[in-house]
Parts: sequence; C-alpha cells; structure tokens
Amino acid sequence: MAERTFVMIKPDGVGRRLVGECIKRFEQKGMKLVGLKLQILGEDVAKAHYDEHKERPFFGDLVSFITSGPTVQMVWEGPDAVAQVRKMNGATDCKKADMGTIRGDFGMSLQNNMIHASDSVETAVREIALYFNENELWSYAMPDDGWLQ
Ligand code: 3AN
Repeated sequence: MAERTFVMIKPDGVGRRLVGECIKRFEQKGMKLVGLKLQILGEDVAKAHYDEHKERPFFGDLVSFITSGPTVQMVWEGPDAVAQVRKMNGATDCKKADMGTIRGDFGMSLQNNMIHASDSVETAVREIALYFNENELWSYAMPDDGWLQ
C-alpha cells in the first residue's frame, strides 16, 4: 500500500473558507483522498491529538482553539505522502513559511496556522487511528495511478 498521511484543516482554515483550496492543492499534486470527515472535536480527542505538547505553555490554547469550531479530517495517500504534504503545508510559523505553501500563501500566525499534517509515518498511523475506523478508509484505483509513481 502507498504511504498514507493524516491531514486536518483547523477551525481557522474552515472559517476562512480554505477547505476547497487545500483539497485542490493535494489533488493537483497527485495525492489520493482515501478518508474525509467534518467534525467539531471533543476535548478528549483534542488532548490525545496534541499529547506531545501537553507540557508546553500553549497547550491549553491549542486544545481550546482546535475544539472551537468545525475541523476537516482527511487521509491522503501517495508516494512519500508524509513528507510531501508537510512540504506543501510549509513551516509551522506562517510568517516564516515559503510562498507557494498553504501557510506561506494564506497565513500570518504561528498558532492559527490553518492546517495540520503528520510529521512521520509512525505519527500518521497513530493519528489516522485516532480519527478513522478501518471501514472509513477506502482503497481504490485512479486512472492516473501509473503516471504518478
Ligand atoms: P506543526 O503543526 O507544524 O507540526 P507543531 O507540532 O510543532 O507544528 O505544533 C503543533 C501546533 O501547535 C502548531 N500547528 C501550532 O498551531 C501550535 N504551536 C506550535 N508552536 C507554538 C508556539 N510557540 N506558540 C503557540 N502555538 C504554537
């Protein structure tokens, strides 16, 4: 199976109507969408998601922001999917993110940086399992699969 990564459009990304823009970019790159949801996260899931930051001073803000409105959860598949999506999202601080990335093109904030993506294959496995059941992820062929390897 090709590599999979977890991507979440945060409340600011949904609120600023950037869902379609993000999906368009991943599609145009040649990634395959294999899972998709819209939900307002509960505090338990949000805390589990950001567990690695639980000692950081901004942890409380992070949890209250991510639970403050609708978010979009996605699983994207493709060769080197984890690193490719991180590159397309850009640096964590939008002001430092390269132009041409989602954060570089649409943001100026560090905390409200619109989009999250897994930072390793191991993280992707953990994050996908946090948001999706196996029967909510789809394996299917695309006519252009052979051109994108
Ligand atoms: P990334 O999302 O680029 O992997 P992480 O995992 O270091 O970045 O941070 C997770 C989230 O925490 C970021 N997306 C951002 O919203 C927030 N964040 C990171 N560093 C800070 C900081 N110094 N102050 C406030 N929020 C931060």
